[in-house]
Amino acid sequence: MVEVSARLRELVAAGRDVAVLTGAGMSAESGVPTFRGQGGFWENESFEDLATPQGFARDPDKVWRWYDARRRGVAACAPNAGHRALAEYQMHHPGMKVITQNIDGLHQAAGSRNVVELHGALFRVRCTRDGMARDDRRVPLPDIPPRCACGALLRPDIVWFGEALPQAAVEAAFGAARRAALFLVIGTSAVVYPAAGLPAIASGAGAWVVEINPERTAISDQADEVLRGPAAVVLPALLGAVPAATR
Ligand code: BV8
Repeated sequence: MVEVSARLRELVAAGRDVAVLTGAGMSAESGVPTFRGQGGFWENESFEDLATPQGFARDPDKVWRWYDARRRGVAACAPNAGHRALAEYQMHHPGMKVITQNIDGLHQAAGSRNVVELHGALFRVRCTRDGMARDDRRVPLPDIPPRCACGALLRPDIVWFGEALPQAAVEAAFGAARRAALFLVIGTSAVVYPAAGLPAIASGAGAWVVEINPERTAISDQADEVLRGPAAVVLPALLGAVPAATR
């Protein structure tokens, strides 16, 4: 059973101004690899080669082979009980905001609405000539690197290191953090900015900040409360605590 403070229980039951920030750990129990830690992507790959515009310019074929493999991997994954708990809670509290660094689309697949994708989407591509983005769920990709009908290279519609985040997503995320009464930080090592700055913004605006993660992270000491456990176990226990009356 997850031990939570009376304050956290009250805030969950009230359901007003709740926002969550999720990272790769949110999808770990769906079988999607994380970036850092045991078996993480950055253990064997260099992010400079694979997740920067320079790496893409140097070798688009190598970058697309990595993303095509991730697309194939994610296409075989399903949302876990943590994704579902967030989606069900949002059904009862429509103002709840889901902000994610993840690009796997599993929050949306679980039914979460208006998800703020800070780092883009794995199944969306963008023409490198005119910047037009479109959904592309082809698994596997027929050609690597894939090209637009205009002949230009397509790139993943994803935010790489050194690239600005989508302005609308940043505004939505920072606005939600400033308004939050309860801010859950789930499954992120909190080392990548500007996303990792959100918990401090929420805390500065008076939110009760709760970390849900089996490990300590860069923001553990900033959190008001830490629930040391996996998202797929902690979230159903925490959010399922919503009194039957609001179901
Ligand atoms: C920007 C691509 C400015 C998408 C990603 C020098 C040069 C350039 C920039 C910088 C620089 N120094 C610093 C920066 C800023 C840089 C940055 O923060 N670097 C860090 C590494 C120091 N940030 C940027 O470059 C950003 N852009 O600043 O632009 C700018 C402004 C205007 C104009 C131009 C430029 C862009 C950041 C986005 C980069 N893209 N990925 C993709 O391929 O996925 S980042 C990558 O890391 C992913 O997006 C991922 O989401 C993100 C964070 O990782 P996490 O999600 O936290 O995952 P991680 O594996 O680290 O941790 C998993 C956690 O889960 C762990 O804590 C684990 O314990 C936990 N866990 C495990 N199992 C479970 C669990 N938790 C719960 N339940 C479980 N079962």
